[in-house]
Amino acid sequence: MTTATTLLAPGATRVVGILNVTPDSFSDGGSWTEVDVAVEHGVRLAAEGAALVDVGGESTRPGATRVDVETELARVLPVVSGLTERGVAVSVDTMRAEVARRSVEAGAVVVNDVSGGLADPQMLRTVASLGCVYVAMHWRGHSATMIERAMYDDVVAEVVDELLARVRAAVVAGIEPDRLVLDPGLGFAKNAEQSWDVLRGVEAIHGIGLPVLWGASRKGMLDPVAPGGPLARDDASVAITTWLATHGAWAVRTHTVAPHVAASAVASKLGRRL
Ligand code: PMM
Repeated sequence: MTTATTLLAPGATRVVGILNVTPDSFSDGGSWTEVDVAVEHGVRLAAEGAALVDVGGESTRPGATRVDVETELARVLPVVSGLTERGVAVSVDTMRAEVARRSVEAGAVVVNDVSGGLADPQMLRTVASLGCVYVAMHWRGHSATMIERAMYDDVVAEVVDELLARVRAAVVAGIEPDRLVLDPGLGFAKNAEQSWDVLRGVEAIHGIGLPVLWGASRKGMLDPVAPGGPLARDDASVAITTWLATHGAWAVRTHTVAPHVAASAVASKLGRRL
């Protein structure tokens, strides 16, 4: 059984498989909206070596409009339960305390909150009471406004400062530091160049001292190195995993799993720089 202790124990960079049960996510939207098909896909990701399957019911792509809580629950809960019944470790990708709580009750072991507790004032306290692992991502506002919030003097230093503020808020709310994971939020309130700057700043982000999850898979920042749309970005996504694993990332969140597991294993063999 996957517990916080096994999940966060030192080891090779984990792969978190993406399972968006949304009609409109930027690269896999609409592919997994049927519960059975979604569960089968999640089981396949786990069989390929995903340490977690991350189930999301609300698209966070730039410009996306929000769904209501009932819609999000209806999309996510049957898939969380179905995967849990099949022995797959699940994280739930949500900004809502209610969805986090119901998903953990249905078996999820991680709450992955792209807003780092900023979108829902109940989130941090709810997670503290649930006792699960919490991923706090760097975030400056909902999808509708995040492009205009991409203003930085020093993107790496500001992301580090803003993540540290989320750590303080999480700890004040009662989340134990050894259940916290951070994520610098590539593509969230960051243009492509700023996202590359954050990747180059990997040592500063990892220097915070908490496990770090990174999500570069198929994102628009890869277009300059892999033009042709989201599905043409998988090889570049794997290259980034090798870079991040070499630098001691805790995990990468990816659409394909097997090649990222291989990249992580290669980095492990070569030895880490941190
Ligand atoms: N990116 C997306 C959604 N959820 N969660 C974390 N922790 N980090 C990310 O970078 C992240 C996320 C958007 O990408 P998707 O539409 O491919 O899921």
